[in-house]
Amino acid sequence: MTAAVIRRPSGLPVPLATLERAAVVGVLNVTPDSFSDGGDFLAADRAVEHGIRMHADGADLIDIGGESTRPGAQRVPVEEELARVLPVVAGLSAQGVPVSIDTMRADVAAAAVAAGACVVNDVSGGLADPRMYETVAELGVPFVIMHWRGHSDRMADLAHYDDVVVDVMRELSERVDGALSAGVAREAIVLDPGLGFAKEADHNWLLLQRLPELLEMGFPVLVGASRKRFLGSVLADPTGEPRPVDQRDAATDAVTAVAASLGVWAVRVHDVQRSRDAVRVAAAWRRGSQGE
Ligand code: PMM
Repeated sequence: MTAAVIRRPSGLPVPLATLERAAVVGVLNVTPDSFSDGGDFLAADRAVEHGIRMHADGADLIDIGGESTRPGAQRVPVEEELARVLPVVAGLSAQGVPVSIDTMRADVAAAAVAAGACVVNDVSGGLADPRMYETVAELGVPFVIMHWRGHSDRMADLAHYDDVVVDVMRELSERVDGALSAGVAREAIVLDPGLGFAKEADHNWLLLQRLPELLEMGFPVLVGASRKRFLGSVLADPTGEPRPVDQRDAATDAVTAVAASLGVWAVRVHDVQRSRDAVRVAAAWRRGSQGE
């Protein structure tokens, strides 16, 4: 049996448009409070430097976010979000580094695309801003629709499902319908199960176990598991203490390898080099041969 083809969205720049393996998306949070890299890259020049380094290390796309989505996080004003992300989007784009904008706001998405971003990644899947779908339709760029149920200050209360996989797929389909009715091209859409967003640990594991069902929806899929809490808890020590955030990269690599071998379009990760190795191994495994 040969593995199914890797679906990717239309409208990607070269070389992303022709990759024969899963894309590696490097996380770049220009925030004081993201759970893993919060506060590290708040200054635009440091953020641009880090983005260039991740690109050199093998990131195919750099995902820039200016608003933390860690559980419990409060929203930031739109002016603040714009001030954080735009210099970094522009700085990296000017260096020829492909960039996606991680935002729930249509105005930020539009400004970031004007500054050079080539993908819009909306963790709310269009729910947080009623103008997101029409904006993305006009921008004509690939659009990541992540499964989401509510803002971070209340998402822990929303982690109730009958069958998490069925429920997530149904809610993603509703988002897709909304996007299509607003004029977003079907080929531009990427789906993301939203690991850790209104999900208990076992919800995440079920979504990963049944990733093939999500892939069968017929859209490219992006998986963002990097260093998340459920990886810390699966690797808890004998006293039940979760593995700290900075020691979850091997677990992230394992998710990358399995997801890439199943045929996802992209993995969104903090440690680019390790995941790049993992996707190369997965690609050789899928091909049954060495050459890229
Ligand atoms: N996770 C985070 C932020 N943005 N975007 C997508 N598409 N999928 C994710 O899983 C996702 C995301 C939260 O993690 P971070 O603090 O490492 O950015």
